[in-house]
Amino acid sequence: MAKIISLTHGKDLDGIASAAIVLRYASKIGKDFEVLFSEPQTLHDALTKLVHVLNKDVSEIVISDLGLNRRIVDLVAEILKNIKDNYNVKIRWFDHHLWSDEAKNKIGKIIDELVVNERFCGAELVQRSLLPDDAVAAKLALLARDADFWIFSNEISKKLSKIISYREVPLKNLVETLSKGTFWNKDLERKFKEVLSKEKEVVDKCLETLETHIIKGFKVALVKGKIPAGEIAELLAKKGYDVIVVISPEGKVSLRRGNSRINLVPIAEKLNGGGHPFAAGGTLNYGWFDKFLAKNFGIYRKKEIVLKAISEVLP
Ligand SMILES: [Mn+2]
Repeated sequence: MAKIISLTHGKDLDGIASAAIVLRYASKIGKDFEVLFSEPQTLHDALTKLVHVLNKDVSEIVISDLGLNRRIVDLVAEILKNIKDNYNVKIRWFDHHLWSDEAKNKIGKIIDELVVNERFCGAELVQRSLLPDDAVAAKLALLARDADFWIFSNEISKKLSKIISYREVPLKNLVETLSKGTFWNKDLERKFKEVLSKEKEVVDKCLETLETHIIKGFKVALVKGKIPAGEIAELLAKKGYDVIVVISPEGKVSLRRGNSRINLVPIAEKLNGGGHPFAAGGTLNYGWFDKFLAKNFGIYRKKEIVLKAISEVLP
């Protein structure tokens, strides 16, 4: 049976909901489905993995909620071109992050459909193209929007986001559950309760590492540890921090803001990353020894690179 592959962002509700909509679309037209997860920085690796599972049965690839990092534009273009040259497969890409015109042109020429629109979330773009008249898909897209734009007017989107950020359920199962129109159930509720108690522990531990820096009059929080940035950022934003930085033991930098006049994108770009004005991320390019020190001794090197990037960008 012909198959559709969904390659999506695996770290948040927008990416998961996008995949669920693609799965719903595949079922509707009687096709098999497979989902692969990626992050924007490692999209070239995910695409290389995808090439390995490609065969003549795959009729379509749908990429969703994944931006294109400047550093890998050429690499990604080359892999996609290779796929198009060697397989009879339709490739569509739906994203809402910031793309350069150059990247848009390059990729748009190679694949069948490229939709980049910052006014919507990824799942909304997928839904509008693939299942414009499907009520479940529309509801899923709304849930994703609620979470992705930090609106959180819906209890379910809040809870699903939390479960996803803590990797509490196998993501493939969640994609399946959501695609069937089940957005919440007893099992998810149980997982959610577990997450809440785990979260309190982790937040308390991370707060012990809190450093406060005043940069050009802005209050900057720097915390270190393995924690989804959203949770701790909400808390610190309420305490009056303008910028919240979370550094993971792998050297990943997550940026959130407590002040809506700040645009985090240029800061993230200085850290080889990107994102949205309100939520962005980058990397400190940790080597094995940096990671070793962070994991085992709580020593986070290179943190001054982040502080420098912030001071260069803030007005
Ligand atoms: Mn998104």
